[in-house]
Amino acid sequence: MDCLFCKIAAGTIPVTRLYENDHVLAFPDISPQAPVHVLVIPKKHLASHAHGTAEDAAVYGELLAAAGEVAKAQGLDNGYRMVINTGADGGQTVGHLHVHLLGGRPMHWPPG
Ligand code: IU
Repeated sequence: MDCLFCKIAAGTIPVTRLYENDHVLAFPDISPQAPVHVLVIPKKHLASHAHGTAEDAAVYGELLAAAGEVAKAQGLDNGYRMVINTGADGGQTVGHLHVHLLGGRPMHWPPG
């Protein structure tokens, strides 16, 4: 297993587990870009959002639902942003699908 986020999901690399069920895990981003910056990952290895198939639709739903639960738990009542960087042009740097949950400050548009 040569995937950082698979190791985190398996518990080999310790993180603060903010939300977890059989399918997904949420933990704080190591380099936060906002007062709240949480990553939500599937436990199943998917290299990116582009690597899922129709069979993964339920996992995709789990990711969004988990992000919503974390947003509530973190008190992001004024709103938040979710981002899924995908591939080189999308700015993805870690090759395991992850949803960024960002909040605690106003966000801007367009993103960089
Ligand atoms: P990206 O969308 O692939 O660029 O996001 C990867 C994120 O993973 C990025 O925000 C990193 O700060 C974060 N991260 C982490 O939380 N822990 C790590 O050990 C590593 C990256 I490497």
